[in-house]
Amino acid sequence: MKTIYLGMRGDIVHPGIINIVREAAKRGEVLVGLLTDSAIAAHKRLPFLSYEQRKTVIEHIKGVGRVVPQPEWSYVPNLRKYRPDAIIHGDDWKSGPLRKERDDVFAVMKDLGGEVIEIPYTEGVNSAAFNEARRALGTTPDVRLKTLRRLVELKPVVRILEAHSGLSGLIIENLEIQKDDGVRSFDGIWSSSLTDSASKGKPDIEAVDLTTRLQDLTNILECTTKPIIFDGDTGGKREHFVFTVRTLERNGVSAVIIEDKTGLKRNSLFGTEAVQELCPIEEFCEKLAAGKRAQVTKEFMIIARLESLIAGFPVSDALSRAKAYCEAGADGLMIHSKEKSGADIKEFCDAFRASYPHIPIVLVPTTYNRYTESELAAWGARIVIYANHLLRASYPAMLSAASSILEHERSLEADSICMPIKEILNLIPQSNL
Ligand code: SPV
Ligand code: MG
Repeated sequence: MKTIYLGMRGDIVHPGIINIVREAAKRGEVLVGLLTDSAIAAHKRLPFLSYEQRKTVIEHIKGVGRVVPQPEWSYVPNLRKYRPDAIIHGDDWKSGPLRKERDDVFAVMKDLGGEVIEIPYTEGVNSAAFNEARRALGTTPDVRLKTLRRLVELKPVVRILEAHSGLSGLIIENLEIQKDDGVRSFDGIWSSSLTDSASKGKPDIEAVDLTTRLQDLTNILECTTKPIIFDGDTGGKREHFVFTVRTLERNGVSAVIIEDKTGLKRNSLFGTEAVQELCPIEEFCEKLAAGKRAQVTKEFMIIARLESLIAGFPVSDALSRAKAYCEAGADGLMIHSKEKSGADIKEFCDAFRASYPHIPIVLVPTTYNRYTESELAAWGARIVIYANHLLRASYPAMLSAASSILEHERSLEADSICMPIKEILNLIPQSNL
């Protein structure tokens, strides 16, 4: 009996899958290579179901012989490992992003003396169409909240970008670029105190109260499904922070980051005159621990933000604080610095990783922006936050349009730097109910 290899995600069982399994079963024993969660997460959105759940479903489809993990996005390593007589695939991969994958598969099957079977693609009922429908449906707070921990577990580094409005949230939700190794997109959203307050024309001094921050967050929640990390400033008083934690959880936020500063909060990247005092370690630990006791779900994350380097203290101060915060229950650590070289951050990461290999490190490379995500991941970062770029990009664009109108006393010239009205209308999801 011949072995026919069939690679799949298997998150949604639709008639297209049943059809290809049936076609494969006519030709031999069907060996399903089921993509693992991390193989999917590296290239696409997280699957709704876990690998084990998907395996249970797929191995019960009539005609499926065996299900084995496919740990790489590429079929090639599994084809070399299992040496099937043939691989079967929909003919959609003849064009578009899967073309290179197809070439590689033809090459390896030729090498192995096997066959590539291509069958007509089932239009309209595939995973891409389902994902589109899922996006239109949105998400629930519960599902969204849990996604960040899954991403941290599955991806080498989680990529987060700041949003300060529904519109900027939509960019993070929808933007995808095609790269040689697959589709690249953002994993989640940073709700920044700096960009939220700046977009309101207010200083970043914890002046925008939580209720107002949440009203703005609601706009983002309504038009996105990706996980959200909330900038909780100092977290306020311990007695207040416990309520903040519950409010954020109720809204489906995945994590809050609070910083160990005290007194009137100032933005960390402000001039040196703004250096603030650090919170006594004990007091900050108590706040973290109270937050952990208050949370209702086990997945919500409370991340402690170390301001030692910003306040002019050495890496050793950040390290001793980091250890205390972990003991107090922090689910992750964010370390911040204004240093352009990134040397202090790297030194911290090296030393911290040696004692705490599993606690996620969060980096915000605003000043040390020459490092790529994979370089930061090699230092030990598990989450990288681009904390303010959409707001900083939008202001100069608005300024140019306004200047052009002033200059020419009409808007004709400004139109070339503006999006057509039709496109902006199409950007906004319409109800299809
Ligand atoms: C924010 O985005 O509000 C932050 C990060 O807290 S930073 O501005 O770099 O301090
Ligand atoms: Mg902030």
